[in-house]
Amino acid sequence: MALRTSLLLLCLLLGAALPGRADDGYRLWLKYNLIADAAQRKDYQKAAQFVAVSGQSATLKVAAEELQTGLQGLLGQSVPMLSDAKGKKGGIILQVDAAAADKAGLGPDGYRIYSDKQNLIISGRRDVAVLYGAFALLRQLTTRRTLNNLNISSAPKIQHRLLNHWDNPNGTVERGYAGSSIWKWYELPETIDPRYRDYARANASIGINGTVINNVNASARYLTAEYLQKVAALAGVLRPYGIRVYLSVFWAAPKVIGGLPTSDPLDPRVKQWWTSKTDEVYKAIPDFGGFLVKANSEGEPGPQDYGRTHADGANMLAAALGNHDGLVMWRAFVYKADPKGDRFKAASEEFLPLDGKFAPKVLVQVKNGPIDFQAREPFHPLFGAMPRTPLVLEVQLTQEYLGFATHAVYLAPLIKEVLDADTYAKGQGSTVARVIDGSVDKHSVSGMAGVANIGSDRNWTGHLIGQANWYAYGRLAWDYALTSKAIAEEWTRQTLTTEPQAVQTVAGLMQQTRSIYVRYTTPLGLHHIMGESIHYGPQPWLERSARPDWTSIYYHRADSVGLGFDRTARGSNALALYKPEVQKMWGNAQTIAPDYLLWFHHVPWQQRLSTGRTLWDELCQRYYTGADSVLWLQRQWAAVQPQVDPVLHADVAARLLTQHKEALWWRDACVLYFQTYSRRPIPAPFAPPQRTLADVKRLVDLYQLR
Ligand code: BDP
Repeated sequence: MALRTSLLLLCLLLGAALPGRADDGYRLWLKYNLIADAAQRKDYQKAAQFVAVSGQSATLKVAAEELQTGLQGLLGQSVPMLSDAKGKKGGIILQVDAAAADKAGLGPDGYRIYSDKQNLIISGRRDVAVLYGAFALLRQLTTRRTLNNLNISSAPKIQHRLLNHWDNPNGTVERGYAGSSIWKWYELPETIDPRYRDYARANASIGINGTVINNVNASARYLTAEYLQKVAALAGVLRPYGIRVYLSVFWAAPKVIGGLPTSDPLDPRVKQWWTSKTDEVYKAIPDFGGFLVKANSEGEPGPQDYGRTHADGANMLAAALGNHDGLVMWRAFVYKADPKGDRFKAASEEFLPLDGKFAPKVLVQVKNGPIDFQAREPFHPLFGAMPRTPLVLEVQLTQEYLGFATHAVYLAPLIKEVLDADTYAKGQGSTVARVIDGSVDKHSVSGMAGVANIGSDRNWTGHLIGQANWYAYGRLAWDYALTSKAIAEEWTRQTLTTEPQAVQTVAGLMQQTRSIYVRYTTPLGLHHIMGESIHYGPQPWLERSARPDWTSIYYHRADSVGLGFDRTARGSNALALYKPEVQKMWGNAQTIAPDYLLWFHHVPWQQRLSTGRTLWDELCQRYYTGADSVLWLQRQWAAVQPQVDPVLHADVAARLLTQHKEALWWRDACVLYFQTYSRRPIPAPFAPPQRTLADVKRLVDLYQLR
């Protein structure tokens, strides 16, 4: 018996050490499993016989260690670490070389990887750039690209590549679907969860260099001396990986923790409080990144409580930063409860008059679209409309409106669609990407923010494809010219399989997921018709809420005539916020791309669209084919089963089953509900839903029960 037990144990231990073991997803895209192809391994081995690093910095140390661990895992051989490569050949040398980097125009973060005929050199202006280069070299191996005659130079297009965590001090995550927060506030600063370091590695591997660790609906707690010690401990773990910590601030902090009677930004006591608080923060965290602020939005306090503007508030914080090397990211996500207004215009109404009024350290952070992270939105009209203010693009990686961690939605196509959108601010080619990188309006500071989808789930993101969204976000913030497909392939190779056909299949299905999701939830430019508050499942019938712009009918405007929100001059005229070229593109219901139609037009049910079908028929067509396409996703995923780790494969397969079930909810709920207005039959070849509207309502309303 005892022998059997120990044999079993031995098997288990051996099993855990073998490359083919069950994968729990924890290692993300940094797997470093032994390369199975011996010839390929041999080829790589010739170029990776040692890692040499001169210099002492903590960042160079982690760069060299990552390379050593990665290479040993991939190549199955020991890779010694040397402090000097003199006279040696066939290794990898890490070196900081400011002069060369400057000559090559690499900037502070760009790296170069090249062969000097003896060795592979990874160099950059500073140690962090070398770290990025080390990860890039590992990526060559994990994606099975050659190491011969390498000459790669790469520098980020965006300077501040941030994650925004919506994590609360009690460990919950607002709109988080992958467990609870990874930050263990009650255990910090004494206990450092090893996960913090793995989080830092993952981020550094894709170039993310800053993290706002707490929710924009902020607690004042983080600014207390006690919590700053905890934040400082975390910053200490992230620092070697080039990641700076930022905090979301609660506007009323001077009152709540400072004992002041006011938080008026123009009150000298308030200014003084923020100045000394900021000094205290920098004393604890010398490389602190700065503040993110959600003010006078969704009930949060702000400068308007005192008759001041967003600029007054932001500039006061910028002044408090003084000479510290930090920024203020002031969010433009604001909308007043105005039943007659159009929420689409709200941020523009408040922020356009402030262009040119912000202090140099202030950036205004703008969501990708004017409403709220819907599955497809037109680009936010503030992009290209505030030439005197650097704008940060905020995208949401956590799938608040995109089926949580249950539905597979690869977000690179969504993010790219926004980045590539042309604002025409300074003529053709003034894309959102070029607005935010500063090139359109000659700003010297630039940023991008991704609302994190990371939680305590063993695999970090709940859905495996969520990992790809984290990955793609970092890659695009570094280089928005990368294609979604290339990123999907790169991620798949590192995460799932390097078998070429399987890579094509996985990347191919990933590429379709977002447009499939749009089709079965909000086709043709429908938006904001999801379940109230929870934002899950369909609820197009929602007529009453605490605010009119939290209902669904506010957005879809279905009536006996037709469907859609008229935002032309006959309607809210939100379209006028865009440049004439954009107005021309979207202003005509006959010529607008169908994907955006109902964002801007109220279209008669029987109107024929450019697709050749009437609005009603096209709507049904999209709901039905969208839901059916989830079966296609299932088949594609099933096809790669032999190449993918069984545990990971089964997990995604199960989620795809739920996704199909819920795609049918969406389809049935929406076609049956809109049919009460269109009064048209479901067009052939589609069969009418077998359940009634009341049936689906009951199902979906379950999610609203407390
Ligand atoms: C909305 C979320 C809410 C956030 C808000 C924001 O529902 O939880 O606090 O955005 O971005 O999408 O501030």
